[in-house]
Amino acid sequence: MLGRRTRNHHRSRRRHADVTIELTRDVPVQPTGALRPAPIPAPLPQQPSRLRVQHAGADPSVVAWVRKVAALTEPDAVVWCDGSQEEFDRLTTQMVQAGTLVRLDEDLRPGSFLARSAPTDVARVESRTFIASHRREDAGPTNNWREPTALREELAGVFAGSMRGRTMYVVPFSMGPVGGPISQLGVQVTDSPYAVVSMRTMTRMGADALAAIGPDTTWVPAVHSVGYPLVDAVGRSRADVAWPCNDLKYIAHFPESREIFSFGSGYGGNALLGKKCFALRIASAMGRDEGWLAEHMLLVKVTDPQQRQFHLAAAFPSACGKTNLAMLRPTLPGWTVETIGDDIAWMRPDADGRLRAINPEAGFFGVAPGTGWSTNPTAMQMLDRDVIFTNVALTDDGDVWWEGMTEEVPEHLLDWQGRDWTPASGTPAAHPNARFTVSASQCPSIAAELDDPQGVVVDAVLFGGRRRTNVPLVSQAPDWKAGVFLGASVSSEQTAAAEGTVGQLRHDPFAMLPFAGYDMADYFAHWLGMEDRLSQPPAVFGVNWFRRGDDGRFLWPGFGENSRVVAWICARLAGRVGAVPTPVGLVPAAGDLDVTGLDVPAQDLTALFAVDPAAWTAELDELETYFARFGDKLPRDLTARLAEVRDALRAARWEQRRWEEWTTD
Ligand code: OXD
Ligand code: MN
Repeated sequence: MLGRRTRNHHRSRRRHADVTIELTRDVPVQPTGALRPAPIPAPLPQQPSRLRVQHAGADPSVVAWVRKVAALTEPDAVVWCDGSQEEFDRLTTQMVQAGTLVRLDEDLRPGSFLARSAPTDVARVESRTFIASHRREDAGPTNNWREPTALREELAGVFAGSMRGRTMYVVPFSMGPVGGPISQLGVQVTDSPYAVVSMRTMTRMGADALAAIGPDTTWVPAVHSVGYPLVDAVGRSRADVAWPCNDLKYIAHFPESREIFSFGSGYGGNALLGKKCFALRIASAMGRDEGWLAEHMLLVKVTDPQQRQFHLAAAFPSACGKTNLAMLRPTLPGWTVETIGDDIAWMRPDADGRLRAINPEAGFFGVAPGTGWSTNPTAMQMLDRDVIFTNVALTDDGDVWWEGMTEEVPEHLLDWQGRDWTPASGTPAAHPNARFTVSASQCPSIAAELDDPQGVVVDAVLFGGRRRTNVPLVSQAPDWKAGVFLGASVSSEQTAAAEGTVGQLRHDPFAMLPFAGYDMADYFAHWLGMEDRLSQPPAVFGVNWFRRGDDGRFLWPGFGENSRVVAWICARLAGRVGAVPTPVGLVPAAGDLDVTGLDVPAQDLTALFAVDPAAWTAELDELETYFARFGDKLPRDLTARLAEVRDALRAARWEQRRWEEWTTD
């Protein structure tokens, strides 16, 4: 084995001698952690690799690109993935042998596996996520901008030889049903078999997607390496580790040329490049150029007791309950909610001037902690087989557990790092960002529309976040512009889905802060401009399940009871109820929010809708400071709506003062 790798190395060195890349000769061999080729400015090599990269069914453009990436990264072998069960079984068996996956008990959790990532590779890394556009202002103040030529050179340096000693997998995939009018194609190359099997679950991956790429087809190339070569530049080998990764990470996007490069991480959105990188960052830029929207939104079909159907899209920041709402089990009799998507929606105006949406994904990469029989029984049923769990705890009988899964806490577990754990350990058994990867087809509430390439007509768009104060349980924007303002003003308490301080309030406009592939102010303008493309635009609502009382208690029970809010939204859409104006939007009139059988005290219900003029004025002051970051590019419509809300609050404040004076006289 060593001999073969050494021979490969000599061959690749000669190959590199032909081009301008010069690799550092004395890269130290490390038992674990980073192996960092020095970043050396160099263009991608142009000459063909000597590896067998040909694939009979592949378009020459794909083969040429694969050859180019192989020449740079120097894998031992190139494997074209077909998405078959046989391929999945082969790769998972291989990963069990390598210690990357633990096979779970076949009776308790059939067909399922546990992966434990490196403790340094547990979430999206926003600080290392880059948008490379020729002009800095096209990335905008909320993105990490990089100059494209310089970034390409850096990337050529880190990717050079990064797959030595490994297999490079070619993963063709479609976001959305293959060939659909809203769907898009991509090809990811990766040296991570974990990424391959996850992409098989999360996208329409394999032979059909590859066959759909012809000479005139647009497809997005995505290069991924965990950045842990097994052979260094002078031919010395090292053993693999269970979760290879690199301390140096790049999640790099070139929205102008629609390319993705991800280096150093094997985790989630950093590695499954169809998801955040393509379906949000690159696709949002495509949407801007082509007149559509790529959004961080769940998508559901709601049926009321009269069998009328509504489709709702809802944007919440990461780990704020999109999966729970997508799989809602209504407590209100006669209502059903079916799941179309839990994370991403692509929405296009149709010929009738309505917004049509698909979920471009084929699976769910959901947050495990907090998902339990009492909070999301549908998800729990979905997870009973054929799941890849990452960073949850392992029970003594070979099953999984995480905080919030059951009320009863097991007496002994192996925690997410494989260490003995008991309830007295004082640390979480599962990582707070532990995940499940599962096919959408396993979801008991999945809607047939998931596979409809035409998508569904969106009747309403919801925006929300985790807000202890101020934001009402539900409110409706009086018009489209106010709706865009509502989306632009979303802020939320930070969760474990990305690095950062959990609980800290941060602005997350449209829940797209980490995902907009271009300037956020242009993104606001694009949303405002959609009004002209839509003769029947969706209604826009704000929701907040997380408001608390002065004593810190949640005021609203959430979960299945959120169906009461959904029912009010649908009643508004159907024109069945009126609403009461407040400075921040329209709220339910007394009696219109169905609280029958709900044990929420009347004062809590009042508090859920309270609009305190002083607190809101302070919120607007802060929002205005945030908006100032966008300078002249901030659309006037947003400034105008802010002024309108401010005026309404001033009037309300004046009314309140008069009332206080009157009652204290
Ligand atoms: C996700 C996220 O994984 O938003 O969906 O972080
Ligand atoms: Mn998400």
